Amino acid sequence: MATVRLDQKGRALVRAVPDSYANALASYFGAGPTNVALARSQHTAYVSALESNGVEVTILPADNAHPDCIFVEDQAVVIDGHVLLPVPGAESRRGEQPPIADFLAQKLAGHQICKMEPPAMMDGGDILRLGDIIFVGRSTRTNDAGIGELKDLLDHLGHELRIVDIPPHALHLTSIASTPCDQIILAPEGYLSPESFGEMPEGCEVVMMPKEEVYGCNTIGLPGRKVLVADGYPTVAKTLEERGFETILLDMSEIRAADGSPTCCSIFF
Ligand code: CIR
Repeated sequence: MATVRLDQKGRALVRAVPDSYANALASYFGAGPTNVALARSQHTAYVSALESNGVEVTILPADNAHPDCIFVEDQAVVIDGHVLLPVPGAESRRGEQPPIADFLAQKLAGHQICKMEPPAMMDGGDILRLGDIIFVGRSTRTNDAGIGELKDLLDHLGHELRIVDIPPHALHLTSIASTPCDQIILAPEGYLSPESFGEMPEGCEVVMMPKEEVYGCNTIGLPGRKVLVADGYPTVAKTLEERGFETILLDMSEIRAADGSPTCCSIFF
């Protein structure tokens, strides 16, 4: 979701679940995956939900040397004719990037590739787009040097960048917020406030959810007012349905166990 508008969401890159998935990093939502077979079936259902709602999905093979490799969102940011390849904030995850970069370079020939260099670091999971405003989370994975490189790119593209400070009890911006459509940001009490995002453009709003439903705040909005939502977050689902969205519920328990959310498993391009 993070960096393309709704109308640009025709294709997604995902990556299969590796045998090593039980060793994925987990410090926030989860205590670590315990059932790789279940993770695979949930991931397959996730891909099917995208496909049956009109998204063309490419599945890259799993990389057993990188237990977190399914969380492709962190590895590349596709934005208006550019592919930003960040330096992922977790050192153990930096080797996941080359096949993703190769795939995007091939599929998006003509896009400009911008490669970040250390000490700058950033996870794609810290980027959220609402229309032409880009929000970046300042987090344990995304530092000021990384934000500075993103700002240089966005200045060039004429997009506004707003920084959102991520509280210590959250991993990323997209772990706790999403844009189910180009006018709404969903965010949880106890983590963020409407003010975290600055003044909203006309017609846009920050919709706050109870803090117990923080995980449910990560949704994938698709054309036709359809939204993929993790199962088990009734206020999130009801709020979206009351606003005229059709919610498609996904069992994400083994993805959540490794701190991953729906958007984390895709790069839309
Ligand atoms: C990690 O800690 O990096 C993974 N276990 C979870 C990454 C989730 N990605 C995301 O929020 N974009």
